[in-house]
Amino acid sequence: MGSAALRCFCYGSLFTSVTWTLLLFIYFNFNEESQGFRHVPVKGLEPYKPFPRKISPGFTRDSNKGHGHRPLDNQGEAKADLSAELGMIFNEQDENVRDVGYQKHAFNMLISNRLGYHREVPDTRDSKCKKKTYSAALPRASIVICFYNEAFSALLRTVHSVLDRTPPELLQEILLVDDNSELDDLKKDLEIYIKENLTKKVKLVRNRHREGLIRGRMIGASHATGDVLVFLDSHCEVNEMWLQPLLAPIKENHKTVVCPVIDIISADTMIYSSSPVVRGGFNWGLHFKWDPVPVSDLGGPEGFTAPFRSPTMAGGLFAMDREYFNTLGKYDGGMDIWGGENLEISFRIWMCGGSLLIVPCSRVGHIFRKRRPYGSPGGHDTMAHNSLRLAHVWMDEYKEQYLAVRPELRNKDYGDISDRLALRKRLNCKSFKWYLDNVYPEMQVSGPNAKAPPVFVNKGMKRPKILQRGRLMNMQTNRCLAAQGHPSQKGGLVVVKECDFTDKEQTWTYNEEHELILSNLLCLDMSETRSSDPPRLMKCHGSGGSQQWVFGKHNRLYQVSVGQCLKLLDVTSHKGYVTMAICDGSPSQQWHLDN
Ligand code: UD2
Ligand code: MN
Repeated sequence: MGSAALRCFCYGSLFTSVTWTLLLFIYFNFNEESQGFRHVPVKGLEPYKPFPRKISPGFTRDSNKGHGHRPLDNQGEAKADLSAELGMIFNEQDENVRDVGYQKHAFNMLISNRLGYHREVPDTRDSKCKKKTYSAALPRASIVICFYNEAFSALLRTVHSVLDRTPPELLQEILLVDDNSELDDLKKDLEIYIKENLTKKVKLVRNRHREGLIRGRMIGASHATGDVLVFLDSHCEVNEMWLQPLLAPIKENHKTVVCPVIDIISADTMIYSSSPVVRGGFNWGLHFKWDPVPVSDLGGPEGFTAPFRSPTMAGGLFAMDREYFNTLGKYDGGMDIWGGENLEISFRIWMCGGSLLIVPCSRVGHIFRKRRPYGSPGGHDTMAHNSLRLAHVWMDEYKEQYLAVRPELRNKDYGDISDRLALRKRLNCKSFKWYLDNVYPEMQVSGPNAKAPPVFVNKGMKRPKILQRGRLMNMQTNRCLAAQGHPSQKGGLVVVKECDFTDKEQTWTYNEEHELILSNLLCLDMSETRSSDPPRLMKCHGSGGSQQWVFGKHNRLYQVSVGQCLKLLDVTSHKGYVTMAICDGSPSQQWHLDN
């Protein structure tokens, strides 16, 4: 029973996270206006813009000695390489930081640590946004950041980005809510860091039990004293002038709730890149999704820079008048750990007299991960529990749409919802039908059985430009890298074989995305694995990271997300196995792509 529930939760988590990533990814690839992955500056070939040398912490080959999380001193022989190869592994300790980081946080903690707590990020705002001015008399914000087992460096970068890019007169406080984390450095070390390095405006609240992000945020909000609450995830970086555009519409109407555009920080490379302007929707499985913004909502003299209506919010990043948060019923305290609260508050805002807007001139980066690295106590599927609650409180007869997608949940217990039903009555909220008709009319065309119309118009997918094509030769043996089995076999290994210049199956293509594609079929890939695992052939995903390879000095072939170089394992063995290893310029690590 328990293990089935755990499995269910894990699959659920995986599904949601993957859906998130996929949706964003699809949008980038199919939207002409997107400035997404295909435009992200890539390490290696060109100067690495997002991390200007002057603010990048330097590191030495003993980079992680002492406190693994502190920004490193600005010294060291590897400095010249830093901007190009920030993820490079120099020793076992680096390898450990990277592997443990992926396991505990599902992102590259080695790069996160090396970035330190301050960095510049590209200003992703539209040029019209940069010309806008805001009244000096704006409400003051309390920033609430709830975290559970967050990487120290990611948490501190979130906090410092707020301190660095927020006018002090608008910042009432930053409330860090520790949701009973287990990681050692989030205990005493964090307290010491706050005490010694941060302003008194940064306050730490500790939950004595794991509450989950929903009750965690309510606890944070109960300590807040500012006019407006701003919620952020614990792995964000706010951009230039992020707060003023959020506060202005709230000042105008305290029932307006606003979200910034969520830019993308790559989990593999920590590269910050711009997101397309999209709005929030959902499907009948009660999963959040991104939708294009109807053109009618983007008109007006301000064009693409004016706040526009969004049927739902993604959940993590939004600002709301504090009094209004309280009178509107905070969150549903019966919801656990993760999931569903974003749709619940979105429906509640619209149905009970407020409005939810996305503000294109406010940009905040968020690390998007491929999976959620934590579970829930007891392994419960909290997304299902929370969704059932919200369906029964807010969706009237439309809850049947959800139950049609998830019939196994029909008789599942979801706890007591009488308080929430009373709240709905007290606030005199409108029906879910009203919400669908007036806020999300697009939803009605796609019932559970109807085929959803394609949301994104494919205006011709841009294929990355090919830079080079040829055989990938190991220079020590003059033998060539090829598939161990057939090059179309997903998950297959690559090995070094005798070169055959007539064999198309030994042809590699190297493109501007820094992908290495064998025989025009699959990409050389180091998915979120331990850095000592060998690379495999996988479907090309186009989002960099695990499929990004850079030819560097000494003919090395460097893998960006692993921070290591491709190496022929045993020169004398005819098996020709390859592996990833610390880059040392040795002959077994030298590769040449010839035409
Ligand atoms: C998205 C939202 C997230 C939340 C979630 C649905 C964004 C960018 N993120 O998922 O904020 O709305 O959808 O519930 O819109 N945390 C705790 N205690 C826990 C679990 C998590 O404090 O038991 C913290 C966690 O450290 C993080 C935040 O809650 O700061 C959100 O968790 P997440 O980053 O795993 O959620 P995400 O971004 O996948
Ligand atoms: Mn998050």
